[in-house]
Amino acid sequence: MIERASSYHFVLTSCLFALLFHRHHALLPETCVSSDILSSKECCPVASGTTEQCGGPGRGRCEDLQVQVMDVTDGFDGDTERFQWPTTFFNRTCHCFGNFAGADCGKCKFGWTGPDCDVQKQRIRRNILEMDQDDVDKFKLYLQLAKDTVSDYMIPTTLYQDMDDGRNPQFNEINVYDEFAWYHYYVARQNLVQTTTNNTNIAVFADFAHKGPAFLTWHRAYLLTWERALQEVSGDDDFTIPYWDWAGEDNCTVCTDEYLGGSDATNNHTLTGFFEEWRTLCADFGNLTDRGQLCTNNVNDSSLPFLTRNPGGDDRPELQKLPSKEAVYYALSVRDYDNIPHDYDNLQNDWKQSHCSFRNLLEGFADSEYRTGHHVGAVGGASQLHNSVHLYMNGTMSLVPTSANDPMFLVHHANVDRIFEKWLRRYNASPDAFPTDSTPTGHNRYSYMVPFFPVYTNDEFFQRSEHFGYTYEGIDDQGLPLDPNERAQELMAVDQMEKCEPLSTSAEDPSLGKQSYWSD
Ligand code: KOJ
Ligand code: ZN
Repeated sequence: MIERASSYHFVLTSCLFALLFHRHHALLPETCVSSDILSSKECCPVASGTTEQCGGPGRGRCEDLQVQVMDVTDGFDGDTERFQWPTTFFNRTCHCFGNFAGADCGKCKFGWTGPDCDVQKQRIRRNILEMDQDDVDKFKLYLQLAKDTVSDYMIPTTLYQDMDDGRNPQFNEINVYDEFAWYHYYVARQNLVQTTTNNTNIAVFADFAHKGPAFLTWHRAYLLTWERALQEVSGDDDFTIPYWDWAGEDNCTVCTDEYLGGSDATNNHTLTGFFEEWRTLCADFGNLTDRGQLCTNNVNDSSLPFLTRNPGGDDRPELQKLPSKEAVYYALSVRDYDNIPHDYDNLQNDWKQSHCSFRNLLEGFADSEYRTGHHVGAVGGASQLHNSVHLYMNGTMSLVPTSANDPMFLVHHANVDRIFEKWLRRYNASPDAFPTDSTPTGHNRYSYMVPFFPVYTNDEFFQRSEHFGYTYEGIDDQGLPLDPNERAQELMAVDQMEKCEPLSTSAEDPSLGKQSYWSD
C-alpha cells in the first residue's frame, strides 16, 4: 500500500502533462453524446488543432456509414444496438484518409506517428518474466493511472428498449481501465430474450467476441486500443502490454506480489500486493443476466467485490494445471483458421463444434492436449488453451463478464495474441482465410466489431502485427522462437503432429453446447 502510494505520486506528477491531451478509445466519444448530436445520427467531430469536421480535407470527410446489417435480429429483444452496431447511435461518421484515424481523424493508425502520421513506429511486447522490476512496476502504475483517469468516452446506462431507438440514451462517465473491462462485458452480454413459437421467453447468447472467428481479431483490436489508452494516460509513448507465456509452467509464476499479486487464502482468495483494493465491476449475474439489466457499476461503490484468484483451485483436475507446450504446438500445426459447422445452435449461439480449426483450438473449445482437434467435450476436458487459463485462475478471470477486471487478462491475452501472430507468420495467412458467411452474428469478415467507435472490421485486424506497429520479443519473421533450443523443439513438434481429421457431425455428443461460462 505504501509502496503503491509513493510511486503513484511519482507517476502522477511526471505524467500530469499527458492528462491534458485528448484520449480516444471506443464506445462513444463524449463530444457526440449530446441529445441534438444523437438525434442527427451524425458523429463527425472537429479534431483539436483543426477547424473542420474530421480534420478537414487533408485528413478526412464526414460520410454515410456503409451499413453492415447483422444477420439475426428477428425475435431478439434487449440490446438491438449491438446487432446494428454502431448505427443505432450514428450512421454518419468520419472517414479518415491515409494513416489518419480516430473518431475525428485527429489520430494516427496503429503503427504510425508524427503530426502527419507518416512516420512508422514499431514497438516490442515483452515477456513479463524477463522484464526488470522497474518496468513491471511501471506497468502496474500505468494501470492504476488508467483507473484514476476519467475517459473521454462514455458508456450507455439505458437498454435499447428505453432509449427511443438510439435517440435518447443516457450515458455515464467511466475511468479508462473500467471502460475496457466494461467493453468485454458488453460485447459478450447474455441479456437477449427470444420469444419462441409457443410464446416462452428464453435467454440466448449473442457474443460478438468469443466462440467464433472474431475471437482473435476482436481481442487483437481490443488490446491495441487498450495499449494506446495506456500510452496516452501515462504519456509514455513506448509502453507495450507485456505477455505471460503460460505454456508448460508448473504454476502461476506471475501470481506473486512482484508481478500481478498473490492470493490471500484466508480471505476468499482476494489479491495481495498492488491490486489488493481493486474491485470487480459487472459481477452481479443475477441482475445482469437473469433479469437482463445493463451493468452500470461504479468503481467507487464499496459494495462491489474485490478481485479474486485461486490459481489451480478448480475442482476439475484438467483445470488445475496450465496448458502444455505440446498443446500450443498442436494448435500451430493446424493450418485452417476456422471451420464453420453447419449445425449451428442458434439458441445457444454455440459454435464449439468447430473442429480442426486453429481459432477454436487456441480459444480452447477444441482439443489440443489429446491432439484430436475435436471439440473438447468429446475427449473429456472442459476447456483448453486460452479458456483453461481463464478457468485455472478460478476467480474474477474465470467468467467472461468479469475477466477483464483482473489485469491478468492483459498478460494472458497478449500471449494468446502472440500465438495468433506465430500462426499468421507460419502460414503467411491472408485475410481471405477469414470466413465471409455462415458465421455467428458479428463474426463475419466484414462485420463491424462491437463496441468499437470509430468502426473496425475483423478483416482489418487479420494481419501481421508489424502492420499495427508491434512485434513480440523472441520470435522471428516466421514466428519461430529465436532461442535455438526452443526453436528446434517447436520445429520438430509442429512438423510431426498428426494431421487433424474432422469428425462427422453425427458422432457429436448432444449434451455439448449447453455449457454456459456465464453461470456455471
Ligand atoms: C473468461 C473469459 C473467456 C473464457 C473463460 C472461460 O473471458 O474468454 O472465462 O471459458
Ligand atoms: Zn479471454
